[in-house]
Amino acid sequence: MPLYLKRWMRRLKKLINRLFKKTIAPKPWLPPDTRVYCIGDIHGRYDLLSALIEKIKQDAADFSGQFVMVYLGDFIDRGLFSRDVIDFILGDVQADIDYIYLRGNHEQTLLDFLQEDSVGRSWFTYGGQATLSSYGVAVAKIPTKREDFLEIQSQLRNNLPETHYRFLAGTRVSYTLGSYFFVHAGINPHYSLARQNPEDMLWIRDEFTAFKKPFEKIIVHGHTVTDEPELLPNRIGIDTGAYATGVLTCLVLQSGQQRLIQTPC
Ligand SMILES: [Mn+2]
Repeated sequence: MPLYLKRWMRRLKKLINRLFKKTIAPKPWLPPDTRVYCIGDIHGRYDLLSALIEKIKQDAADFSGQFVMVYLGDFIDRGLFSRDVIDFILGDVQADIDYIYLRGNHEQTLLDFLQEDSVGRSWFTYGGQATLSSYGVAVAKIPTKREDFLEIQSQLRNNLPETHYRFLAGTRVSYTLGSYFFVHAGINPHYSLARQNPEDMLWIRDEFTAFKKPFEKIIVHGHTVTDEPELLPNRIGIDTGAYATGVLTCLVLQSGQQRLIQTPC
């Protein structure tokens, strides 16, 4: 085939790809000499988190490169030890490790509730009571009156240590490394990664998980509970429902490899 024809064929192919927004599945990769430990939804299970970190430390002993610890969010609610989880994380810091703390919808709800008492109504339907009680805000029964929510809000404002508030407020919505994009819930499949909004990244479920085509990056997420971690070509879901199942999952990434570390209860 003459050269000019080959060139035209290439251009035509590019144009077609762009017109149909065809994304090529990214190959898994990380920067050289880097290992990521990525932990799923903890939901107040301090017991499982401390056991998992113990396992991670043993696992990490054979590697001397750069470590990155990514937490996928939903540290709090449902389980009884939200406060202990955050205390533990604040204390478990090594100077030579990069820590990335992502925000889950539960952290967002607590932060919203501190500003706006009406958020309390929905927060109580998905486990907020456990977090309140771990911070010494006892709630005998689910309140119905606004003044009760205001009282709870003011008690939480008083009881939440400044360090915990700064930790929660300092969580970020997403993180990118190599061919991976880390986020609590997922992404909206109809928008590029650059045009995602926080609401989707904290809350999205079926619309994201049902999408089978490749994304620009491999999306690593929690939020949607599955019996087994899902290691798919376009996304990796590691919320194994620790609160109820006792299984807390950590995804380990290094160059092109993916493996798991889990805690039994
Ligand atoms: Mn969630």
